[in-house]
Amino acid sequence: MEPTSKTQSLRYAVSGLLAALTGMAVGHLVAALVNPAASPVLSVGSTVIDATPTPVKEWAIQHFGTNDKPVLLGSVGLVTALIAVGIGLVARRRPSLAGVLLVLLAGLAGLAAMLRPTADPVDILPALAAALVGVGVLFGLLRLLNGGGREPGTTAVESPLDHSAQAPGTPTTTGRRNFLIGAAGATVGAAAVGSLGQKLAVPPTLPSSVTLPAPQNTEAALPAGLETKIKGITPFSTPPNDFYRVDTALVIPRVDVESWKLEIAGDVDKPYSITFDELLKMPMIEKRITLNCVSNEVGGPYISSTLWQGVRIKDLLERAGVKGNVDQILSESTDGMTISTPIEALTDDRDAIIAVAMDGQPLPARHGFPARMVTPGLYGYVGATKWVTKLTATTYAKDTAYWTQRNWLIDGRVKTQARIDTPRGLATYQPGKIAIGGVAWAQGRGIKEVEVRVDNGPWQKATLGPDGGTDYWRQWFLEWDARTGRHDLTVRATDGTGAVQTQERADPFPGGASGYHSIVVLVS
Ligand SMILES: Nc1nc2c(c(=O)[nH]1)N[C@H]1C(S)=C(S)[C@@H](COP(=O)(O)O)O[C@H]1N2
Ligand SMILES: [Mo]
Repeated sequence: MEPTSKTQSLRYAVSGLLAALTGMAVGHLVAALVNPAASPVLSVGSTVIDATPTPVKEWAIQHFGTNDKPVLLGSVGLVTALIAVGIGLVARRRPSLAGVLLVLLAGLAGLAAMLRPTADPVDILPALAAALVGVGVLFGLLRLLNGGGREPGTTAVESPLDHSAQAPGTPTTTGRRNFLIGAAGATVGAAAVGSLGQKLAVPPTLPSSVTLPAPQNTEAALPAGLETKIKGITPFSTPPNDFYRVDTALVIPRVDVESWKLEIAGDVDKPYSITFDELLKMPMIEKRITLNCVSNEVGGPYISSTLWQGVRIKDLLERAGVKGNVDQILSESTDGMTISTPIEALTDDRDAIIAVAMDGQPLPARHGFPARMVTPGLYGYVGATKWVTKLTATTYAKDTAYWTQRNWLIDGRVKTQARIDTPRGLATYQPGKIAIGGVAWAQGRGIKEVEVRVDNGPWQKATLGPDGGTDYWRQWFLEWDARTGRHDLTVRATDGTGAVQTQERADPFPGGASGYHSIVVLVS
């Protein structure tokens, strides 16, 4: 029985797909050994992240939340798969052209890897390996498709390169079986190699090897939060595992503490760098700070609070002697991120720190191990550089950072906000006593008052939870006698200076969301 043209096309498509897949898998494994971020899929993904216009990025964060990365990688994979299928179809008539296209595809990934801000010459290796293996698998499968290997004695049409203009041969049953075996082998091989790469690329548990020195001060023990009596309210202190995570890194950077250095450079009298051991010997402070992301919508989840420990940035800068013209510190990280922080925020008495610990433990890798910045009162994108390695004293006129290049505001001061955690919006409750509760924050100013409004009623003063300091959020609650019906619940906060948060709605871009958080609940 002759294969229809359709099933034959399908086999070519599968060959292209498998060639690309095996190439990517081998590239992923090679990357795990040289630099995980240089993996073909990941370097293309990172390039897409950096090239994505801000509105699209905002849309993705709002719709996919922390799943934005899997969604992005999935899309990159899907587009690559479609191209690979196309290449496979081209191979039916023009095998050598298909080979060239496959090399070009791997070349794109190589280019992406080489153009990353932290690129190293070895970062080309994964793409090279992907090209070699991809082309090898493609021609191997084409050979099986054309019945190659069936008659070892014949040499006339051994290479698919030699009969590029020829219509494809009609495979015999053995030929078809050989192709199926080859295709299955490539699939299994790609899966095995890819998952091995994935396993090897997981960051080692380095943080456990660090012993923390005692801080100079000790913050008073945190009093029990309202979560002990109000179900559904956000805990007063966020467990590190629940701490929100926002960054552009597709692989969590693995930083070796032994070779890590923090460099202080730029417009300073005495530039210097210190090792992690030296940093740990400097005077340390501990401080409770709430960190939030500028991309957080009103009522959104990208905010967390913990006890941080670290070295005052003021002390580090004083040792270098910052010159008078400097208006910003440009920080850099191992993953090539750049962040601009206004110089006042790092030198005034708010105690911005290079943190080495959160919640009494060395920083987890995903939160910046071994060291990161934390600047009270500013959104993370202007003061919380993770995996930090360099502070450059400079000016906004001379240097621009990653988010500034994308038009986010230079001065990312946190806006006063309140959020209702319980009851849940759009959920249905029984009539009777219900606690309305949540958190409010105004880092740098503190929270003086929180008020709640039910429907169009009067603003009612909520009871505040314990005080964790002006740079820390405040829990609050209000008992409500819920009657049958549909109700609007709205909250607003007043900061320590007596200013009520603005009611004016603003999107996260370019300087943080504002407006009152409001939810609808059904009581029946
Ligand atoms: N190296 C690096 N640091 C970074 C970022 C990043 O993408 N890369 N994102 C910043 C942003 S936008 C925020 S909100 C905080 C989030 O810190 P977290 O993930 O520890 O909560 O990290 C900041 N530091
Ligand atoms: Mo952020």
